[in-house]
Formats: sequence, structure tokens, C-alpha cells
Amino acid sequence: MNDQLRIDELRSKLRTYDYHYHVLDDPILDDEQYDRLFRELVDLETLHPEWASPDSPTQRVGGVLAEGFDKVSHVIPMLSLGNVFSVGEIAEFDERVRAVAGDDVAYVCEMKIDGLAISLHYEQGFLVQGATRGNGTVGENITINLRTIRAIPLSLQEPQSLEVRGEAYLPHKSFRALNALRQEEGLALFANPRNAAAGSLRQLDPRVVAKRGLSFFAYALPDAKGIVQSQHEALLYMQKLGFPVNPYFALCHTVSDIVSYVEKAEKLRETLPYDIDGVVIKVNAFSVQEQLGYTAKSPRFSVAYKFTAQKVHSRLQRIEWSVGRTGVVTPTAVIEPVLLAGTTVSRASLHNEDVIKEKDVRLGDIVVVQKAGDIIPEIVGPVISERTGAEVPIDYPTLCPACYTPLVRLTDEAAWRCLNESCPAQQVEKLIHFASRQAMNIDGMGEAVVEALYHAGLVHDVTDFYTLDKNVLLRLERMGEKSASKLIDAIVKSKEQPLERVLIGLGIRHVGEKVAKMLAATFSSMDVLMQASQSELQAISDVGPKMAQSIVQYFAHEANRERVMRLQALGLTMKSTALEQNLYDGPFTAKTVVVTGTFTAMTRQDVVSQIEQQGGKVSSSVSKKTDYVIYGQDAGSKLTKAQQLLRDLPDLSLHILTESEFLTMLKEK
Ligand code: 0OW
Repeated sequence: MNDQLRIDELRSKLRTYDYHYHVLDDPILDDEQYDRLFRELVDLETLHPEWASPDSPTQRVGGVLAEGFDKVSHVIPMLSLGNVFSVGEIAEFDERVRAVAGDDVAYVCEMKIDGLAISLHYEQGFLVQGATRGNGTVGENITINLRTIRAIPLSLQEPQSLEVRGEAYLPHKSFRALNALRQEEGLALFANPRNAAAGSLRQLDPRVVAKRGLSFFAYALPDAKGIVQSQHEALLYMQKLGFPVNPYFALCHTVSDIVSYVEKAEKLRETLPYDIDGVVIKVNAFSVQEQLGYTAKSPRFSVAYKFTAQKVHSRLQRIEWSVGRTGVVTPTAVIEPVLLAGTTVSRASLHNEDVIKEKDVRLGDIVVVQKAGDIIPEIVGPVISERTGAEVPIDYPTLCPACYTPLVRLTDEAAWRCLNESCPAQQVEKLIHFASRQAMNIDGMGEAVVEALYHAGLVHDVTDFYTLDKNVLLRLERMGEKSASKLIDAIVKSKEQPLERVLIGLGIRHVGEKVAKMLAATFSSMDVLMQASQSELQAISDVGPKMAQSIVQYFAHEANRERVMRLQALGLTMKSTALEQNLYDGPFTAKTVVVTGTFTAMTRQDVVSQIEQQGGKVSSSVSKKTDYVIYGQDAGSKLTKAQQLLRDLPDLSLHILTESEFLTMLKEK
């Protein structure tokens, strides 16, 4: 093959590989093969400068070191976007659009890439200029830097002359690598990928930019020149021209379509390999976009819904009081539905009376609602400036909302409690908890079924679950034949749940998942655990005195012991994991240990069996292979040999331990 043909073939191959890797995010060649082809093309182009071409893949990193960047003006301004933060504001945007465009309007929603807005100009299909947004009308000519971004095509699939706009951004992977490098070089780290992208594109040396791993998503044709008539078509067209377009765009026809897109985007956000900071909502038809036009600052046909900084305002409508399985009465704020971090929120936690008093939250207040770390939302406090004087202070109930027993507040607690053991609300909560996923995990035994069984008088205590049969279940409304037998099977299956899950299900105060696992891994059966003394329990790491006392008190209670025995009689196996629990996970696992001298706290044999129990090997002589030497009193030559070894070979991984150091390490296990 002659050189010219080979040059054309190499250029086309490398462009295809670039396209797959950077545009389709679907590499079809490994870097080593790519580099080999690239080098062959560079050699051939060096041999034949007459066949140079500006869109050859070898022409990405080139040009002279710039002292600075020339200014370029944007014929069509690159404006910023108006921001919206709530469903209400999305609806207001929609109303404004419909007021002009009528009811037959559609939108395109796109991920709002958190990078740098860029303008790319192509002449006859070749990239001739790349610029930053700047102030919207004047930007910086950073063509030589943008050429290094392999996601940006140097030439188009068609010889079009047009402008494409999009976002240059730094994927998380490149961002982490860049900051790791800066960390090593003692340079200041970039705060976020957006700053890193901006800093990278301002580099004067394109070779530096090329190494940063920047990427690009196209999202607008400022002047579609009649080629396409809508944003949706424009995105598809830019894909056809060879641009990477963010794949999550969608046509939306109503506010609720947009809201569900936003909710999906918020969830997706945690998994995307690049930062997004919201959703861009655009009127789809360009004719309607023209009708709407621009304000001085931003288009009227597009807004950016910004993911909330996790705080929004809403009106506090009322308080609901619920009684938990331990009798604690908890206030839940019912608020006007509001979009918060991707979900529509209508309830938020108010914790307890102290919180209500200290925040001075009143019925009718506009309140600040936040989602701290994506758990249930909470009320931060009232917006005092919005007060009209009509707000009503909140009175904590004095009687249990479920059984009207007077509530009590224990001295050192903030919570008001209902102490009535047979309080229906508490019974139901206990049953729900027992059947729940983290306890006995009885498939199909959700809150609604438990409530129905309880109020039908079919189940009162957790043991009643195991006396249910299908016919009894069929008496429940909306319980069909199939779901009844499935539920019975699930109940029977739950009998095999291990001891730790039964302990969680019983809801012993202060005993959560972690401690339940500890107990089940320490005691060989429920019976042994039920006899355990306070000191035996406290000897277990993570079991404090309060917890040990709560466990002893629980089993000292006749009714609780009877419940456990009834559950055993009903076939629950409550298998302990102490037996098969993998003891081989201590500091001496797979270690070679020499024991020497006499011990006080335990016999020498105890020391040996403790080590062997962890899968350690006890040997009689000290060598370079010894990991530990444990010595008691009157330790002899073995200890001196170990000390000599350490003097000769300071890097030897040999540790010499006194008896008490050994005991401390055992405790830490
Ligand atoms: N950041 C983005 C994005 C986008 C503009 C152009 C036409 C209407 C607004 O992902 N997907 N789509 C647009 O469309 N703009 C975006 O970002 C803008 C650019 C300038 C300020 C915003 O970051």
C-alpha cells in the first residue's frame, strides 16, 4: 500500500477509535495498539508534510505556547440560565411559556453538566475556533486547548459550517488522578471538577491540557440554519455529526413529566462518572423558542432546575403524633408537598418536645426543611420573617394518642412515653418490627397486613404469627388464595432465621443489629443467653453496662421468657453463630508465635490455645520466621535470641510482647 493510502487509512482508523472511546464511551482498541498506529501515522506525516491535514488525529496537541488568549466575540450571546429550585417554580416557568406558546408545548430535559460552557465553530466541516463563554458576548480563544480534547471532533461527518455549543468537563476519574498528582507535587488541590476543568482550559501549554483528561458534551446549535427545527432533533443531529451528546435527554410534555425526570436525574446523579448540578429544561420547538426570545441575561425558553442544596421552604400544616414500639410518642410535621433532593416531601421529622420548643415551630409557619445525608427530612426551623401572627404554638399531647394512657417523661429523657404494655399502637409496632427485613424478614408481612391481622384480632403477639393458617388469612380483605399461601410459606421459612435475627425481632432495648450479632456469636444458644449474668454480658466488647442490664432485665421478665419458649416450641431454631463463627480473625491469625517463661494471668497452655484458636502456630524455637515472641517471668534463651535477632536485623517483622501486651491484643480482637 502506498504511503498516501496508508496515511488515509490510519487517520480514519484512529478517528474511529477516538469516536468509540470518547464519544460512545465504548473503547474498541487498547491504548498500546492505538499508540502504535498513532506513531506510525506521525512517522508517515513527517515523511510527507505535503499531505498534512488539520483534522488528522496527530494535530490535536500542537501550536505555539500562547502568552495569553485572544478575545473572540459570540455573534449569538452565550447567556446564562435562569435558575429554579422547586416544583412550584417549574410550574411558573411552564405557565409563562404556555402564556405565549399556547398549550401545545413540549420540552426537552437534559442533565446539567457541571463544567465550562464552550463554543465550537466549524467551517466546511473543520474545527476552526473554540472559545469559552466569557461574559456571554466576549470569550477567550482557546482553540489549541480544545483541540486536545479527543471527545471534540476536529472534523465533522458532513462538511457543515456551523457553531456547536456544549460543556467541557472533567470526569471524576480524571479529577481524582489530577488531584492525586497535585498532592504528590505539593500543589493546591482543585476543589471540584468544575474548577479543575476551568483551570485546565486556561493552561497556556496544550501539552498540559492534553494530559488532564477533559471531555465534552454538545447540547446546543445556536443557529440551526433550518437544518433541524427542534432541540430534540438538534441533539440527534449533533450525535450524527460525531459529537458526544449526554444520553439522558428526554422529551417532556407536562410539569409532572419534568418533575419525574428531575427525580430520576437526582438519583442517577450519585452514579454518574461526572458532576451534574441540576437539569436544563428547554422548550423543544425552535419556533417557540424564537417566540419567547431572551431577557437581558438569559433565554426565556429555558431554565436550569438546580438540585437543591438540600434545604427548601414549605408551610407546616399540622402535626401527627405516632407511638413507637417502645411507647415513645414522636411528632411528625405534615407540610405542603415540596421537591427536596429529588423526591417530593410532605412529612418531616420534628424529633421531640424539646426540639419543638427550642426551635419555636408553630402550626402555620413557613418552615425550612432539609435532607441531611439523605435520611428522612427534618424541620430546621421557622422562617420568622414570614410570620403573620396567625401561627399557633404546638402543644404536646398529655395522653397517648392510641390508648389515652397519661404520657410520662422519664427524668433523663426528652421523650414522652406511653407505658401501657398493651397499648395497641405499641403492639402493632412490635409486630411490624418483628416481621421486618432487618429482623425475621417475613416476606409479605408488611405494615398493612400486620395492622389488618391485629385489628382483626388474629395476631396480638409475635408468637401468634406462627399459629396462623391459610384459612384464617383468607378472612382478611384483599388477601387472595395465592398471597395467603405465600405468606404462610414465608412465616414457616422465617423459623430458620438465626439467633441474631430473633434477638433483633424481640426488640430488646438498646440491642440493635450489631449487638445482636455479638450476642449470637458469643452464646451457643438462646437458652444460654437467657441465663447470662450482667458481668458475663459486659465482658463482651461493645456491650456496655446499660445494655447488659437491659438484656438481663428483659429475660428476667417472665412474659418475655415465656414468649421465647413459645417461639421455640413453635419451631423457631434460633441457631447461634458462635459455633461456626470464624474465630480465625485475630492478631495472631496465620502467625508463628513462640511462648516462653511463666505467666500469671493465665496458664502457658491457655496462651497457646488462645493463639491456636485464632489460627496461629506456636513453635518452640525462635528464628527469622517468628512473628511474635510472648514472654512471661524468667524467660530464658528464647527471649535473648529474639532480642539479638532484632539488633542484627532491625527490619525483621518480629514483635516481642509481655504477657500484659498479649492480653491487651486479645481484648482488641
Ligand atoms: N450545563 C449544561 C447545559 C445544557 C443552553 C443553550 C440553550 C439554552 C441554554 O449541561 N445541557 N444546555 C444548555 O443550553 N446550557 C447548559 O449550560 C449552560 C450554559 C451556560 C450556563 C449553563 O451552564
